[in-house]
Amino acid sequence: MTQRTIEKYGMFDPADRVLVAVSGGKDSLALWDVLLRLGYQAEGMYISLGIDEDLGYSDSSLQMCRQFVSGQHPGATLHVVDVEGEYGQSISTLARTKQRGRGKPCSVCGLVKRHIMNRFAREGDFAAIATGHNLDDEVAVLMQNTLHWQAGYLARQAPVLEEREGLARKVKPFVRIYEREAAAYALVRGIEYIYDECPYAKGSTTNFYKELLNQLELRSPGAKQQFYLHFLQARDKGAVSFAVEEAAELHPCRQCGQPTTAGDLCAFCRLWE
Ligand code: Q46
Ligand code: ZN
Repeated sequence: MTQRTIEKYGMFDPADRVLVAVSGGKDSLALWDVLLRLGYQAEGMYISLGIDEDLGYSDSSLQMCRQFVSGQHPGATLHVVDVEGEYGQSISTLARTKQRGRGKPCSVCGLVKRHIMNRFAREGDFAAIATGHNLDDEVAVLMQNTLHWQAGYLARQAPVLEEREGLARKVKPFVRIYEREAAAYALVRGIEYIYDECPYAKGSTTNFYKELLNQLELRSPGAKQQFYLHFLQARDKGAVSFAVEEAAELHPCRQCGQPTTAGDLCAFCRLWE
């Protein structure tokens, strides 16, 4: 199924180098495993965020990635970027400072992850960044975007996001794989992964939609696949279209050179300033 998805959406070829974003969870490690077994040049990239240092969440997820390499694919390359080591503060500390101790660190975390992944993929000349988003993830996001009629997000939600002006290509080879299938695959392959989600994912809106969709799937098996695939087909055929504002122009950030739509400094550099 993964091979078919890669071919159907023209994600990458065996000659391409692909950077797999790994978190130590089942989806990303299963994806990395599948890509390596299919013969793709897939290198892993782990970003050590420093989340909940006291509980050691980030440390244990890195350990899972290292264990995966030594146990399953000793020749595979795992790149590790330590946010605190590289920039001086962990995500938890940075978010606490920026948000004065209020709210979850997710927006800061997302921004930092996107920036680091993109820079690493561009500088390393990777053909694409592959993420372990599965069908359940995609359907939950689709439902959320549909309920709020987020035209911009609906227009862009796709298995492949093409490269543009300094932004690396992004692909999701697991979009047809159910979450439980990824978990079953990891189990069968003896891949150890971190069971707990990031402590900040608990109670998230996405998880709420996932629960709703699980109930729907119980009553109507196949409903998730249909919702997602029919949406992609309808949009590709032009049966539904979304009036989207022209994408804002990108220009290089004065400090880091990464593309930004903001002023002369990108959001990442402003965050650290
Ligand atoms: S954004 Fe938020 Fe995730 Fe970062 S802080 Fe955790 S839940 S890891 S996908
Ligand atoms: Zn910048």
